[in-house]
Amino acid sequence: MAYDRNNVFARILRGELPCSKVYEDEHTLAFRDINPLAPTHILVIPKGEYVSVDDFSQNASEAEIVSLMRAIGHVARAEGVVDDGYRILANHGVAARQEVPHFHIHIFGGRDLGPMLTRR
Ligand code: DGP
Repeated sequence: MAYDRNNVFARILRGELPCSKVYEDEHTLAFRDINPLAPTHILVIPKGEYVSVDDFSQNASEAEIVSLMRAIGHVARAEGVVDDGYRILANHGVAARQEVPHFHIHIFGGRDLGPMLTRR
C-alpha cells in the first residue's frame, strides 16, 4: 500500500493540523489521541512515511526503530502509568481496523484496562 501524504498524521507532522504534543525527538512524535479511550491515550508515531507496523518493521532505519521504542518508555514514565500498568497497541490493516494509514502505537493507561481482547 502506497503512503497517503494527506492522512491526518502526515498533516499533523507538517503542522497543518494541531495536536497536543507530549514528546518529540529527531525521528518520533507523541501526542494525545483526539478520542481518548482511557485517561492516558497517547499516539506515538515515526516522523517518516510508514503506512503501518509492517512497513515500519521492514523499511525503517535502526535509528528510527530505536527512537520509537525509547519514546514509548519515555512517554509512559512521564505520564506516571508505569507502576499501575499500561498497554501498547498497533493496528495493521483491515482485520485490525486500522483507521489512519500512518504507523502509530497507542499507549493506554490510567485505569484498569480489562482483558486484552473480548471473545466473540
Ligand atoms: P487506529 O484505529 O489504530 O488507526 O487509530 C487511529 C486513532 O487516531 C484513533 O484512536 C483516533 C486518532 N485520531 C484520528 N484523527 C486524529 C487527529 O486528527 N488528531 C488526533 N490527535 N488523533 C486522531
